[in-house]
Amino acid sequence: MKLYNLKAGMNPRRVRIFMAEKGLHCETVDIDMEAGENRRPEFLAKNPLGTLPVLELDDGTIIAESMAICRYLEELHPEPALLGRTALERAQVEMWNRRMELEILVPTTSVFLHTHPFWDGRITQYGDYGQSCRDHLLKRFTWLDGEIAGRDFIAGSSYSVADITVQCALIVAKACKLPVPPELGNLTAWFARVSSRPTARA
Ligand SMILES: N[C@@H](CCC(=O)N[C@@H](CS)C(=O)NCC(=O)O)C(=O)O
Repeated sequence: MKLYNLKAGMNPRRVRIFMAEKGLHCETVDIDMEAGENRRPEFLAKNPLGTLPVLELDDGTIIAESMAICRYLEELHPEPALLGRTALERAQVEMWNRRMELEILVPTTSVFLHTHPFWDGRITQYGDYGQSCRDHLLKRFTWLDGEIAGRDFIAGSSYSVADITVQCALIVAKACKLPVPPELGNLTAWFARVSSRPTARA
């Protein structure tokens, strides 16, 4: 098994943390996006979208979506459970992870693409759109701060992939000068809690 990785990428980090939580290791191939390696024919043959992470199995099978990779690994290595144990827990983790992707991770990606200097000259940046995504994301931070009041983790009392999704998004938001406002006490405390896990720097 081989993981094609982007060291600073939000989605590859989700998979790296997921694997670290399970104590899994595999060969990792770092792709240099700045050098355009993910747009070269060799990589596009694996994933024509040119995105990372990509997991390549020993028989050459490709899994090229973060959550699909996580689900595959959870099936093979159920402990510790990061996608829920019971039917209800699985539904709750699914609900929260989906919400965290749509409400936090996707707007964070838009803020990154349309406001961060890294993309200047690489893509057409729409500044007004980037600003509206920042405003939207701040509202979502406030919403999430209220939702997690009184609980330790995003989907309930156990750390799950929903936490991983948000912690990876917040690292990128911070790099875009959009940290969690300190007055959002629940989200600030949660971020400190998950960032102190030994796997947070995976
Ligand atoms: N839905 C995909 C998104 C993957 C994605 O957009 N990855 C980014 C890094 S975080 C990427 O590879 N960007 C390179 C590019 O778009 O050229 C997943 O989670 O696997």
